[in-house]
Amino acid sequence: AHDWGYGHHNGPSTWSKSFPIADGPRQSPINIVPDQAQHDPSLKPLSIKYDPSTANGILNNGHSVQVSFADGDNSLTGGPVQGTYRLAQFHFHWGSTDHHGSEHTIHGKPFAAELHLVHWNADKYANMAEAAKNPDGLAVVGVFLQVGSSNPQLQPVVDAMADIQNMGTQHTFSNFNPSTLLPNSLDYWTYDGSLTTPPLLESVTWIVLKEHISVSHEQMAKFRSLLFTKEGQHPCHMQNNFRPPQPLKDRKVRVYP
Ligand code: BO1
Ligand code: ZN
Repeated sequence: AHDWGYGHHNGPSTWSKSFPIADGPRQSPINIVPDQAQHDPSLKPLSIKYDPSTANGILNNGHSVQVSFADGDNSLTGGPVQGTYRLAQFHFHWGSTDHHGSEHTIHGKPFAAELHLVHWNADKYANMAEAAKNPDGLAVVGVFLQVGSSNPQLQPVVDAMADIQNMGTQHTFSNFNPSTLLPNSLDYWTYDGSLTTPPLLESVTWIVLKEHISVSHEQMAKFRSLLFTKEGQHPCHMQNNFRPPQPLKDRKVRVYP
């Protein structure tokens, strides 16, 4: 089959052929223009509480590196959302050099990578797949990674990459608290958007943190050592696995505080 990816023949500019919602009204990512974001007094501080014992594996899914979580006490509340959203997984998008790789951009400026913590609305829906079909189904927290000093909190993820080089490989990954990856401040921009990969469903309340975290050049090199390809295939390094910014259309970006 002709599966989607990030190459010339299956990359973001081709996704609309199989996923027409790619040209829909609330696609992600976007370029965020801070001066144009609206302060909204109804926005609340973001509250996040994760249980490290629910981390249950790390996977090379052929598009990214993903750490998954069992159902448990992993909650996102407050911010722009109503009710409780539960963490399902986190993953990253990155570039081939330190100068690009994030999906969202700020004032047109990309970062080296972007962390996505993916949550689903456990008050209203039975599981992630059901939630992803609904406009209030998902809440994804985006965190920018900027190349500078080494990030010790990220090192368990980076070290696990040695065990999941090929597409479709996974490894145990336990007792990890993803809140250690968050910056000091949880101040954010928020807007209504979509999954940034097929099926590009328009079900995501995006919460993009203003403060970035650091990553060293050496840590980024290990992300780029992962492979898009399966064992035995001609190796193709996993890099530039980001979708570029999409039209804002009839949307507003709000800012907290
Ligand atoms: S992202 O955070 O917007 N980059 C993003 C993109 C795709 C998914 C999650 C977050 N993917 C998928 C999951 C599936 C799930 C599906 C819903 O969303 O990998 O397992 O069922 O259709
Ligand atoms: Zn993502």
